Amino acid sequence: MKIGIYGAPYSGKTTVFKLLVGEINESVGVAKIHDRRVDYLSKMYNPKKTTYATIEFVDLPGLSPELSRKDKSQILGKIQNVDALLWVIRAFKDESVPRYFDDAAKEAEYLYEELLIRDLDIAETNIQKLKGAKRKLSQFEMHQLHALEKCEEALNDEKFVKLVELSEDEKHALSPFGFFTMKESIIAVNLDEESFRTHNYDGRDGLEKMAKDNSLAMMEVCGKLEMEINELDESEREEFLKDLGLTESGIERLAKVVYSSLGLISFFTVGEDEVKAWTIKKGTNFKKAAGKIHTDIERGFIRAEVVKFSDMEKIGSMKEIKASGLLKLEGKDSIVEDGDIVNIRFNV
Ligand SMILES: Nc1nc2c(ncn2[C@@H]2O[C@H](COP(=O)(O)OP(=O)(O)OP(=O)(O)O)[C@@H](O)[C@H]2O)c(=O)[nH]1
Ligand SMILES: [Mg+2]
Repeated sequence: MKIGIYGAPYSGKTTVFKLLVGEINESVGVAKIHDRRVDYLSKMYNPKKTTYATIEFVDLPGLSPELSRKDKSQILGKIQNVDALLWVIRAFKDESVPRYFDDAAKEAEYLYEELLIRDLDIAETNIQKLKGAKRKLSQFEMHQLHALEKCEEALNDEKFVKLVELSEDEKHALSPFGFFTMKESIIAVNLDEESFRTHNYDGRDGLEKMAKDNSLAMMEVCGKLEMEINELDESEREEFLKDLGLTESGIERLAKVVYSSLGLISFFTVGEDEVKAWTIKKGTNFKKAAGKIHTDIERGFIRAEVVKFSDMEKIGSMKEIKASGLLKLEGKDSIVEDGDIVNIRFNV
């Protein structure tokens, strides 16, 4: 999974990026998604290797009105293939850091417009291309054209493509165009310590309305301070986070928002070699999930042995789980649930 960090200049994008992926000097980085369930299982199995889920982040330069269209599309081109956008919105007060927009709502409105303009451009260009083709369009292309026209209409109404009702076929037909407004967007409001505590900042009402109208997820971060806290020893970290009213680090909070807005869940595989968290879409069946582990396992799928993490935590050993009848057998079409500990029986 890959997420692009999007925003105006000096909004704190790089600060948030560092908070999420740790201190590095690259614009692409991988964040480990801390999960206490993995910790628990790892303690239980004492494996050679423990593997957490990860999210890759891409940090971008800021987008601003004075940039040329070409510069803007070059910046946005760097995140063409991301699964979601994380908008970092400036809401911290600091005279020493220049500010591009009057308040958080105006800044978000600008970022919103830029995505609309870019997607509208793509829709129009491709509609013209298809309409101008000097040959008969294939069925798929006809499908594309129809879906593109739906998107064009929505974008002209200043509506994100993700709000357009599309069939699975239409979504598939649109996927080559990589519309940004079809991806999930998560708004991270970057606050200073005081406003983080009070949840009050200029433009809040407008920003919340925009998020609601477009069903965008929202979270608050205290970028600079959280980053500083991150650099402390583990023992001190918890205390400082608690003082800010937090029980989880930035990446843990973000991971929750990302998983819920992208409809993702985790399942686990356990053993002496490795305890591992896997990320899948909600609604995935066991056979498909097995394919995440290995295509051979999907092909030779026989059944899945499944234990709920909550049961494992209550009971504490696989032996007792089996004795209590809490290990369930699931067929290929059953749906994996969040927190399932899964062992796939297969033959190759
Ligand atoms: N006071 C305060 N300053 C912050 C906060 N977050 C970032 N800054 C400061 O704002 C300046 C810009 O932060 P960056 O994280 O580099 O911002 P950016 O969005 O990556 O900026 P560009 O890449 O230039 O668009 C730096 O001096 C940061 O230290 C914050 O939460 N509070
Ligand atoms: Mg930056």
